[in-house]
Amino acid sequence: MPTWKLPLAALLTAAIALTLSACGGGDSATTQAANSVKIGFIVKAPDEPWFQREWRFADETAAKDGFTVVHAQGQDGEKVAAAIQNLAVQGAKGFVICTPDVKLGPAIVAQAQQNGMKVIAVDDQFVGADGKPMTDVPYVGIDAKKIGNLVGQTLVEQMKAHHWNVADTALCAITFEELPTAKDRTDGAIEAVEAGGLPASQVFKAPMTKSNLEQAKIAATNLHTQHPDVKHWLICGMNDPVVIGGVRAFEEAGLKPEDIIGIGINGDQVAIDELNRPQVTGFYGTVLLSARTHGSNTVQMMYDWIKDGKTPPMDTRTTGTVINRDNFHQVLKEQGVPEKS
Ligand code: FCA
Repeated sequence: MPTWKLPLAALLTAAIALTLSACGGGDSATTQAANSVKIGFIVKAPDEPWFQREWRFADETAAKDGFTVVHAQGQDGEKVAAAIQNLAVQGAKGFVICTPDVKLGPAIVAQAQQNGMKVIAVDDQFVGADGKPMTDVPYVGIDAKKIGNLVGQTLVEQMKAHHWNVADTALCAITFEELPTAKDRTDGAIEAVEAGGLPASQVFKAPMTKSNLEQAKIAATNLHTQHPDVKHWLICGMNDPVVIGGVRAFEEAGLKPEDIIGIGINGDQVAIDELNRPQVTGFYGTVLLSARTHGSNTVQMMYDWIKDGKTPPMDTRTTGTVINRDNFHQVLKEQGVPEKS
């Protein structure tokens, strides 16, 4: 786990970041609104399309309601500490955060309190020193087990639609069990796939040490090497980059797209690009989550909290819809999600 830096070092980093952003460079983009309430939005993976989409919806709400959202990068504990300090120096009264490590929760809350700032956790819920979710910090996240179940049910439906012989089929669950929302998602998918008729002995976990497309690809390649006789693979994982990494691994190992069914979670840009490819791939579809609720409602809650003292609900869970090549244009349109970010 990353070390938590001393406030002095954090202040120095914050001062540098502030100078950079004043020069128009650096890592913080700001929706401008003079003299308005300022709210930070710190994300663990700024390059992931999901977080860019959250930021965009946050900006839209800020522009509509006349407050300011400051984007900040928080890939590890040091960056998070620096980002919070930077926000405090800029006069932000609160921030929304998807933390890079849920165990940083107590330290993040302490630093926020020292600076008189409010905190809302998004996507990844803080975990306290006792190992339990910090239910006293407002949280907006997905109903991870249910979303995982939906992935599993859809995998089974597709396995049947492909008329695969169950005996020749296995599930590759690309796991990242350190993160509770990720574990709940893959547990949910496994539960539904087994309930749908795939024996537990044909369910294999491919653990990742870090969650991204490259790590997922490595994990799935290793798993394939251990089970060269399986003819058809179902793939699940915590999000779209992970499942696409898995699909690429099996394709590169020589399987044909019609012998792979991968179903992601998020409905983010990598998934949309995959569904837009002229050639069908092993990526069947994904569960489209509500980035609008995660990006827009969180900053709105924070704004109402700062401005009117309205405490946000402590636990908000969102659902998702399966999208695939047949329906994604339509569903994205209905939900007001642009096809290109
Ligand atoms: C986690 C994942 C993201 C997204 C979000 C809702 O933070 O890393 O990709 O699925 O939950």
